[in-house]
Amino acid sequence: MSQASAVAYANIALVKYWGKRDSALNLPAAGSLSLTLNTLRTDTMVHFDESLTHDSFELDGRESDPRKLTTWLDLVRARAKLQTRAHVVSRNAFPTASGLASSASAYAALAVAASSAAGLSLTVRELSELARRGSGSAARSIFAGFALMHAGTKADGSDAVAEPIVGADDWDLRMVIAVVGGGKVKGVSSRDAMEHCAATSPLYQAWLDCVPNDVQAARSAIDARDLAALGAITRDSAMAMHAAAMASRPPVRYWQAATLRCLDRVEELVGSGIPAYPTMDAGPHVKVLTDAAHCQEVARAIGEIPEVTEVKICAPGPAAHLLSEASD
Ligand code: 2P0
Repeated sequence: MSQASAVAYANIALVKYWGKRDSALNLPAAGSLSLTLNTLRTDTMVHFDESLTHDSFELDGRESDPRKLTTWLDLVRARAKLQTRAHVVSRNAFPTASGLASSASAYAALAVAASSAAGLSLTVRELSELARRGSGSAARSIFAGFALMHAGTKADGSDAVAEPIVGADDWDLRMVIAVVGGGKVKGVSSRDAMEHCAATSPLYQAWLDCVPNDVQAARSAIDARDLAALGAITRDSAMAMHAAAMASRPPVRYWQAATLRCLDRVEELVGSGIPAYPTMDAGPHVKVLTDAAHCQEVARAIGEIPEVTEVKICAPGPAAHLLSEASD
C-alpha cells in the first residue's frame, strides 16, 4: 500500500503540436514549444491499495470512467513489477477538457504521483516520456517555464520527450486567458480531431512543414527575449494549426463567434501599440501572450466582450512536483 500526491500546471503551446507519427505510443509528428503557466493547476493523489479489485478515478469530486487511466497505470505497474490497483483523486483548478490544456497538467501530475507511489525513482526525462503516453502535451508540463518537445526519431519513442529551455523566473511574460462560453466541455477531443485532420485535411502536410522552422525561430526569439518575434510565431502557429483543422473533411472548427470578437479586440490592441499575440487550442478560448506591463489592459479589453465569462492572467509557472513523499 503506497501513496503519493503531486501537482502540475497546464502549459500553452506557442508552437503547436497537432498530429502524431505513432498513435499507439502517442508520438508527435513534429516538435512543439510551450510555456507552463502558474495558475492552471492540477492536484493528484495516487494510492496503490491491495484491497482494490479495479482502479478507481475521482475527477473534480465525481467518480469517472477509469478505463483510459487503467491503460496508462498499466505502464507504471509494468515498470514497477506491480499488480496492485490504484485509487486516483484528481482536482483541476480550471474547466476540464475544454481546450484549457487540462490533460497536460493531469498526466504530468499523474506521472509524478503514480511513479512515486509505485516506488519508482524516475528522471525528469523518463517522467516526460511517461506523461506523454497519457497526453502529448503533458510531456511539456513536467517542466517549468518554456519547454521544447522533441518529435524524436526512435520507434520506441524514448527520444520523444520535452526538455526545459528557459526557466519560469528568466522571462517575465504573461498569458491572458479569455474563457469563452463558460468553459463547457468541447465537442470533439483533440486526439480524434488531429487524427481526422491528418487523414483528411489537404493542409495537414503544409502545417507539418511549418513546424521545424517555427520551433527554431521561437527558440531564437526566447534566447533573445524578443516578445514581438515570439508573439508573431505564436499567433502564426495557432492560425496555421486551426487552418489545417478547418480544412479537414468534414471540418473541425473550435471557433465560436466570440472567438473572432476576441481576435478582433487583440488586433485593436496591437493597433494601439500594445504587445498582444493570440493563440488558441482545441476549444473556443483565446489566450493572449503579452508582458507584465500590459497584461491588465489586455485583460480589461477582452473581458468587455459579453461572451467572455472569465479572464485569467497567468505568469510562467513551476515544474510538476511531489507534494508528499510516497508512504507505506
Ligand atoms: C498543444 N494541443 O500543442 C496542442 C494544440 C491542442 C492544440 O496538445 O492526443 O491532449 O493526448 O497527445 O496533448 C492537446 O492535445 O493530445 C494539444 P494527445 P493532447 O498543446
